[in-house]
Amino acid sequence: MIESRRPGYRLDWAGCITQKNNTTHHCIMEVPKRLLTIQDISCVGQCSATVALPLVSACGIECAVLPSAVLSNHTGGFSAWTFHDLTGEMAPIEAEWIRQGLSFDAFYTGYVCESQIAPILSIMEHCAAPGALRIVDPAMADNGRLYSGFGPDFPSKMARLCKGADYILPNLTEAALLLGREPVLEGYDKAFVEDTVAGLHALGAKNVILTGVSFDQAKLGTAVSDGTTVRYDFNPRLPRMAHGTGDVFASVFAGAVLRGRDALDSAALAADVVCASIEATPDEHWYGVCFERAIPLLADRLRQAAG
Ligand code: PXL
Repeated sequence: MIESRRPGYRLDWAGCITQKNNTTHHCIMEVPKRLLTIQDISCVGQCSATVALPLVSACGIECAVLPSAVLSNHTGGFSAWTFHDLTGEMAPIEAEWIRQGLSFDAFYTGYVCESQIAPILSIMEHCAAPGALRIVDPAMADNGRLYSGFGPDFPSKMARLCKGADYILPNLTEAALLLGREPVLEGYDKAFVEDTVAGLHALGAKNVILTGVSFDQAKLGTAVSDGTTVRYDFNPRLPRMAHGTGDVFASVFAGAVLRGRDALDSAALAADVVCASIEATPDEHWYGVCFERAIPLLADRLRQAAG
């Protein structure tokens, strides 16, 4: 069931609380939680906003979108792409939202560029509903390297978004770059991971969800820290890596957290959806994962949890 806006109450599938008195049932339908995702629209490529919209919606959470840029396709493996920067739209859109009194229960940021950090911080400050969550996926790097188009000083700018975030979701490469360190992708131990996590908290993030952690060739997982305790979730390592899995992970994580799930539980669900998406992707489909095929599994898992 989905956590209600009223502490201690839960919503049924239709967003209702049913209250009983002696003879009657009284049904109150609640306004759904509204999340704003801020990331690009890659027209083709199964990443960023085209992943967040369906997956956050599948979690029963309204997903509004502020596109940071429009690209013909993503930059991870295609030979070329068009890129239309939408930074200039951000301040006028923010002003209009403020004028209309529109606010959000959560913000989930992904692939954005340097000029957008300040406008995004302003939107998070001025368009937040009470208690709004900030979920930051510092989508900028993988496998030891920054994505094409980001300069070496971008990670220090991204660190500004991580400061004050309720949840950050870096992979091991992004975590190292945020801390100004060389990425280490293998041969590390728990002490290394927990030192990295501590460094990320020191940037000002409340909860750290570090992905791509592995202490054993056969398993790949996530370290989830609230600043006091580090907990781990592992799945069997699949024989292939795929583009867009970070976006699938972050979208399901955001949807699950907004439903009221605990961070480890949300990370475990997100990892299961990532694994199912990879398993459902034929080898010749090289540019993304077929996450669409895992949506029924996500829906089933959310329904099972409803009891
Ligand atoms: O999945 C991350 C991502 C998002 N958006 C764009 C990208 C990438 C990774 O390459 O290129 C445009």
